[in-house]
Amino acid sequence: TATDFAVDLTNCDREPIHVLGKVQSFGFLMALTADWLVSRVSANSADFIGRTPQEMLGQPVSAIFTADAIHTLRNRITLLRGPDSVERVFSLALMEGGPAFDVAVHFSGPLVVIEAELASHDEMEASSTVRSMVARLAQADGMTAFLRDGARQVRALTGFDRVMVYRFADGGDGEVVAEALKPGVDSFLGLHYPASDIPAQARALYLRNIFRIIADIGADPVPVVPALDPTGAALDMSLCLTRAVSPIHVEYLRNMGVGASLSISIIVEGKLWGLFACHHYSPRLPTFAQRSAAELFGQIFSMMLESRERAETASYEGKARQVADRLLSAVAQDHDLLSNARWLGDIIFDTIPADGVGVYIDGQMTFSGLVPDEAAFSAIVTMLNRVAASQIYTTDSLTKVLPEAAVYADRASGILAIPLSRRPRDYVVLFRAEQLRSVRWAGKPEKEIEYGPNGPRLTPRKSFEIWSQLVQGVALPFTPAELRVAEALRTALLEVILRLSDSADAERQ
Ligand code: BLA
Repeated sequence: TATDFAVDLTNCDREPIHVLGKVQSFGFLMALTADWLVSRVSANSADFIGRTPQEMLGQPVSAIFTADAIHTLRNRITLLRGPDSVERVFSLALMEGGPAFDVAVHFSGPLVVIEAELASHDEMEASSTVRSMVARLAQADGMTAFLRDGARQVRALTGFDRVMVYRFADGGDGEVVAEALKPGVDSFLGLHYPASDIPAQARALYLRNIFRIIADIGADPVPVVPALDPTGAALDMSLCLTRAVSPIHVEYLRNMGVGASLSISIIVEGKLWGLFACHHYSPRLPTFAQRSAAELFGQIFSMMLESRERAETASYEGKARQVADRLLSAVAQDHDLLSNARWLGDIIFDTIPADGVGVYIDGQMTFSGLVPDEAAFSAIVTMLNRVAASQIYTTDSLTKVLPEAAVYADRASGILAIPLSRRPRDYVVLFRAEQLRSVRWAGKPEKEIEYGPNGPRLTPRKSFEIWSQLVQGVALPFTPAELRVAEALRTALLEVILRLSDSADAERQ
């Protein structure tokens, strides 16, 4: 069960973070049965409403909250749409003569979950705040500026010391691609981390619940009682706003000297594209209204990013068609250009970035940029000859198919081979160097502090080292879009080559 799972560095991806059974102390939680009897309460309820869980468990909620409050909550519940929705009420008095609360309600299975914290009476208009944030963002020129402005806006809204845009690669590892910092905080920009730092179950949860905060790294989490219901089930807290997070992640943050953490999912095309990941160097809890605005901003940011990415893809594909046309007409005029690696590289690298290019025609080799030597290139061509003819071939880790390639991984870890003909097999081959070569090592991302039980492993610096080991001999993969462009180039080149051999035949006759 959830309660006896001992988490360590080897099993993080199996830690059931949605049923850890604890809330953070800034709020309290109550779960009600379908007929509104109290089924679970967090142990800190007396701090908020003056009643302990023991006084309330099994009681009808009408014996605790006012009729008005219950009416409001019931109305909100009827507004819940879909399995993952949460409704909010600001400044609601729950008890006769008691203080006002900011409240969230949602369903967890058959249970109604109510979470409440003392109302901040924040008069902020979430919609107009977000509207002006979005208006600024719309003006950003180019993707880099867009991401950076997004980080700046989140920092302005939440007041966190460090706001990063963290982007996931296909395998779940990630990179800090934009950042907004309080002056004096060191930069993590360009740093990479292994997938295990945000394990798979966390990434899956963050698709469903797009906002989370850890308001005070040092605060003790508060148990929800009872941990298990009479059937032995734990409360699924996936959608809770007050959910206490994984202790191993808390250790990570503590090792980094962080006092509070906040993150907002960035979802593009239904996938977790990345996160706004925010740190504060002391405890920090933005108001409920600010957190709601940040969440809404995250959703709009995601949609804007999605449409920017679509536009980028469209303009990329247009550019790629132009390159294929240019190649075709230039080679048709001057056949020798085909074996001019430098000329080919100049044309191709714009649309398919690579570190070097080699051309193999009739046993003749030419090179440009960062490339392996002739003997190595011959071995690559021999390997390519075993692959089906007239197909693009790519790998992001040549050593996996050609062990001796480890020697020149710093020049050619990834290849994209475009076959030019059937027999003899000629090729244009693009090379990408080991990814690490192109990564910048920024700053010193941990403070001089005492580490938790799992030691320095749970720090960005160690994570970066682990990521570095994982990507040894691995290049940035060629993307599906780049492969499509390569296919267009292959067709264009094939056309010229066929024409060439036709005219050679004609001359011979
Ligand atoms: C969660 N890990 C997270 C989150 C981030 C990171 C942003 C989201 C939760 C939050 O908002 O704080 C990772 N944070 C980073 C990284 C940087 C950063 C990479 O600032 C870089 C600058 N974490 C580990 C290891 C394990 C692990 C080794 O580093 C497991 C062995 C687990 N991380 C882990 C878990 C969660 C998590 C379980 C989910 C926390 C939760 O939501 O309960």
